[in-house]
Amino acid sequence: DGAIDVHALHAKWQRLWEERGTFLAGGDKDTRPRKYVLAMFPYPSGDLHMGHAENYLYSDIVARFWRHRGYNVLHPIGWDSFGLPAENAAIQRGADPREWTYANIAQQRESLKAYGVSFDWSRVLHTSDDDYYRWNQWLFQQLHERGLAYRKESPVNWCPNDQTVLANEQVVDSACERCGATVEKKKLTQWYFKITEYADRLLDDLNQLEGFWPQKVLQMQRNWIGRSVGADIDFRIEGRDEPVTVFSTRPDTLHGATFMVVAPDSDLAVELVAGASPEARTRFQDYLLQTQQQTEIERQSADRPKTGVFLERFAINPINGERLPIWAADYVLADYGHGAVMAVPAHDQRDLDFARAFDLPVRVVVDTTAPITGAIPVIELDEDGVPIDPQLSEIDPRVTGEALTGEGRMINSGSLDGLSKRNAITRVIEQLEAAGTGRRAKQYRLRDWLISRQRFWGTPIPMVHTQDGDIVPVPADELPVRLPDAAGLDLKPKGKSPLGAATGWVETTDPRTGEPALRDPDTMDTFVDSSWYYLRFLSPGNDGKAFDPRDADRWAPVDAYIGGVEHAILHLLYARFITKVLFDMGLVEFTEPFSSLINQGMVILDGAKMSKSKGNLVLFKEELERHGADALRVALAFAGPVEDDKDWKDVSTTGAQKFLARALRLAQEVTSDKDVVWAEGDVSLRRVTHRLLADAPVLVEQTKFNVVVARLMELVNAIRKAVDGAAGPADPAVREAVEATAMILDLFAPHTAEEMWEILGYEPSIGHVVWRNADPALLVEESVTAVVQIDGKVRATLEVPAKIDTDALETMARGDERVLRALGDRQIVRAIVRAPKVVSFSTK
Ligand code: ANZ
Repeated sequence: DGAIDVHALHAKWQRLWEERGTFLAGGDKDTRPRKYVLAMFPYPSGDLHMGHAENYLYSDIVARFWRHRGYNVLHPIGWDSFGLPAENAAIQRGADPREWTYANIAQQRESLKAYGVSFDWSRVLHTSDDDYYRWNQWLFQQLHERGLAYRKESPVNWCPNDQTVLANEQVVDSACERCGATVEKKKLTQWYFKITEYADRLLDDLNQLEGFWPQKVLQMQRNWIGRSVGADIDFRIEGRDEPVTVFSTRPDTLHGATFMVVAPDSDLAVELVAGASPEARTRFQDYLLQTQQQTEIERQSADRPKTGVFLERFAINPINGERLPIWAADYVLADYGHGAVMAVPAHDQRDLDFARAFDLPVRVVVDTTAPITGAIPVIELDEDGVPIDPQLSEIDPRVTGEALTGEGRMINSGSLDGLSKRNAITRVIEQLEAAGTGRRAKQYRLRDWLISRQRFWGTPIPMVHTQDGDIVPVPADELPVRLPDAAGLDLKPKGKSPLGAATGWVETTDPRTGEPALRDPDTMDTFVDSSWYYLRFLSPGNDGKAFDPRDADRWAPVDAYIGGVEHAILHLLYARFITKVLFDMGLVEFTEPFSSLINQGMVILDGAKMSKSKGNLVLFKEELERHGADALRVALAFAGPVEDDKDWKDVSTTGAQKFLARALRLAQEVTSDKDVVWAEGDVSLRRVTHRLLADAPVLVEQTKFNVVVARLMELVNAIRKAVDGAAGPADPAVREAVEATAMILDLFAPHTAEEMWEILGYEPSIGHVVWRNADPALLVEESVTAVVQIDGKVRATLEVPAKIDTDALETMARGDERVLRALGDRQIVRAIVRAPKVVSFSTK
């Protein structure tokens, strides 16, 4: 009849879960093993969207699954409620950021409840609550005490539109991640967290996550940290006391250095050119201005013509005493390595392009045509030192314009001649070390984490600037430093924190002397908030500690972390870093916060990303109201593999609705009692049930949720056939199959599953019912007898698996001894195969 009141059904079970606290994590006395399942918490910027629907569906499937496996599961939720969206909305609409934020939270919370997610609602946290952010302030002071939070003046990424500093990670293709404005450079004194001190550990520990995190994310993290191994080499500079150090990944090519290049926007370039002629100084000034207008990406782009100016200064190659002209060129970056390079044009493409543009010498020092093992070839050289070897002249970089970057044998390199790259690197470093002019070195692309923001809606930095210029922590017993009321403050971005203008707030006293002093007016990057929130869920409401180490011991690290791949770098890297700091402080006993990571794909529409601006949004709230949570959840789970993007036009909520109605109707049709003897049930239906009981746990652990739904649909079809066929509704196998359906369906459609469970005569909740194990006897494949005919006569019978396919059956028949004997020397000209029962050969 299909007349199910879907909304009443959902409301009924949600009320019961709420009243009974069905999904609260078990306390300390709960003896079940524990699992911590966490979905990335939402920003409260407006309504939830389909991406959230997917995210919280997947975490719920995992959480429910582990409960059905007998675990005590923690599945908490909270809100990442500080940050720019609230502040911008406040500026645009004149609303109070606090009111705006908490109104959105209330709305999102309602949607998540209506979605039937099995969250532990007793642990909700909002990062903008002062009992949360006081622990950000505590964390900041802990890092400060350990020298891991410090201030420095540096060129920062500046968004002219948002009027705020951005972390490197928030600059995408030279544009502000949020608003798309072109990012500029500006000098400011800012707070940093010293994440670079953890670079090696952050890189090396990724190996532990191999196989548990998506490969793509591991690679993105590795690239972001970007470790290069090589040497620092000191070059004496004529007319300067201090040498200039360069970082090189190819110290083996030191004999091939023919000039030096420094970044135009480095202090070094400015200093060196000060000793040059007035013309050179003018040329340099113009070039510097031009450089400052380029983005980092433009500067590094390979196909741009090389530009630069000669600084009229010379460096001395420490290995051979050669005099190298020093140039300034924008392809060298001021904030990588030492902002200066030894240029080896024969073996580095950028250096070669530059040498060809300015007619500088090119000297080959690696013979890339020579075999890497075996005898050392003897090669004649021309006056530039380029081998006259006919083969090598064909690949002469001066002619081809292609740098020789491959492996080979050292030439032109004094005592290094004949060595391989690896041996030459080792040898040259030994030589430099002996002479005190070089050493082994590593460089990282990773930069320290800039955490100051000149914005209102964030955690105030808990430091005081005293009259004598010191910066001291706010005493621990005065935390939290609460945000003042936004009323009366101008929140429009101006490059200075609006908090600086909150007179009554910013004015304070020096905690040491009681003299007047000023609070630090900046707030923290919201990535600080999300770097440790997973720990706060373990000790909610603890007002003496950020978290209790005993709770961390019990629950953490997170067993399954679920969220979008857009957080592959920043959030995950920061959370990993803070976890390692907490480990070093002795507060946690693990070094990685998230033992496994699941990234979901996006929900798109007609192949395009959904967005408000494109007007192609499918609204979560509306879909939820239209179809009910269960149909939406089943449709999304069925739409495709977790990590794939799903096109909304392929998501069939009506199909899902029909499937759920069929499942529910079957529960109503079961006429047997709970105490039936299953073994007496219909064997073929039992086989289907037990196959799924065996496969479902494996499939869920492999996150193949869509396959589980497909298999459930098959089971429901099989039950329907059994009920309408010979078995009938009273057959014990029917009850067994419907019960199994309800248990597994609970991952996807928990309201329907609860209803089925009740109809079947059980007490709620199905949510904690441990899944039955499959009976191995029922997993053995069924076999049938196939007959083989030759020209119409039965010649053999074969015992074959019931599910054998046509090809396999034909192959078996052709190879059977009785068939071969009966064939004699006759040839098979035609085979008709009807798996699994008949094979019929015709001969000539
Ligand atoms: C000499 C050389 C010879 C180099 C050769 C490469 C090949 P990664 O792998 O990215 O770490 N370099 C060093 N500092 C730089 C800077 N601030 N801006 C631009 N380039 C810089 O690259 C390290 C290599 O990039 C270094 O090794 C240096 O060039 C250059 F056949 O030194 B090499």
